[in-house]
Amino acid sequence: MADEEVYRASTYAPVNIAVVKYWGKRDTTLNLPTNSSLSVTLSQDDLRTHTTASCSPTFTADSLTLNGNPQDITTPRTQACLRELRALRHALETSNPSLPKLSTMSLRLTSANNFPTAAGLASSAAGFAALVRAIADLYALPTPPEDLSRIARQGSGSACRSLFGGYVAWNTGTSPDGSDSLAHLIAPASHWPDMRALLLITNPSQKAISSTAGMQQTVATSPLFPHRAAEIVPPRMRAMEKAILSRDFDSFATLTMKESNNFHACCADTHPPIFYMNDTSRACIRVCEALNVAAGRAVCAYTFDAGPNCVVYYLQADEQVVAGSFKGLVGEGKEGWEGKGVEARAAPQ
Ligand code: 2P0
Repeated sequence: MADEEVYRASTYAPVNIAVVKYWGKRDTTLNLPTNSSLSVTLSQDDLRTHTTASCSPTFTADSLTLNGNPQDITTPRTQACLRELRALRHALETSNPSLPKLSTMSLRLTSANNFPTAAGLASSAAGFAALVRAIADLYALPTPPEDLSRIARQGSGSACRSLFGGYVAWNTGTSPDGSDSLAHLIAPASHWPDMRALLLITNPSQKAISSTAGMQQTVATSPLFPHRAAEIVPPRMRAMEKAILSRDFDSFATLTMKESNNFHACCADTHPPIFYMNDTSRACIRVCEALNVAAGRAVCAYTFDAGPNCVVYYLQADEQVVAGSFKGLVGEGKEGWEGKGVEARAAPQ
C-alpha cells in the first residue's frame, strides 16, 4: 500500500433526548454519573452529526473541525476517546501484523451538525458518538456498541446513549473505573413505531451555562439534589422502562413531565440558581397541560434539557391535536432554526 494512502470512514450519529435526566457526576474525569438515565433517540434525518475520520502516514498532527471551524482536539475528554480507540486498534494490529498500522497515524476528523450547537439539543451527545463510531469504523474495530458507549461516555456523558437507536438506558454503574457505566438498548424504535417528537425551538443560541459546569454546581450546592439521585430517579428508571416496554403512553408522558420538572427544580435549587427555561418554554408547558386536560388523558409530554428548547413527545394518532398547537409560540414549518418549530420523528437509525 502506498505511503500516501488515506484511510477514511464516515458515519452519522443521532441526537438523543432524555426522559430520565443525567445531571451530576460522581467522577468528573471519567464522566461517571450520580444517577442512571434513559433517552429516546431522534431520527437522523432530522438531527444528527456527520463525521468523517481519516488517517494517513502523511498527516502530521491530529485535527478536528466542526462545521468547518477548527476545534481544540487536546482536551482531556477527546484525548481519552482517541487513546482508547487507538489502543483497541493497536491490539488488532498486534494480533494481525498484516494490517496497516493506522494506530500510529495522525487522525483528521471532520464533523458537521445539521442543528444548532450547544443550544440544549444534545449536540455533544451526537458529536462524541459520531466521533467514536467514525474512528471505530476507520479502525475496523469489532467492538460492540455497549463497549463503544464506555468510550463515548468519556467524551460527553450523554454521548453513550447516542450509539443506539430507539430507547436507551445508561446505568450509573458502581465500579470506580467506570467499566460498568454503560448504555444499553431498552427497545428499538420499531417497538413503538407511532411515537413522535416535536422540537420547539424557543431560542437557537448557545446556552449561558454549560451542562458540565451547571451539573457540578448543582451537586455542590443543591440540598434537593441528593434526594433526587437517591430517592426519585431509581424508581423512575424502573417505571419508565416498564412504560416503554408496555407502550403505556399515559405513564410515559406523566413520568417524562415530572422528570423534567424535577430536574429544573434542582437547577433552580442550585446556588446561585440556574434557569434554562424562558417565558416561551413555560408557555409550551401550559399548552401541553391544557391539551392533556382538554383530552382527559395524556396526549403529549414536554421535556427540557439544559436549554430553553422544548421537546414534546406524542403519538401519531394525536398528531392533529398536538402538532398544530404551538404555532403561535414558535412559528411553524421546518424552515431553519430561527425561532421555528421543527418536527423530528423519534425513530431508529
Ligand atoms: C441528559 N443533559 O440526560 C441531560 C439532561 C442535560 C440535561 O446529558 O459534562 O453534555 O459532557 O458529560 O452529556 C447534558 O450533559 O455533559 C445532559 P458532560 P452532557 O441528556
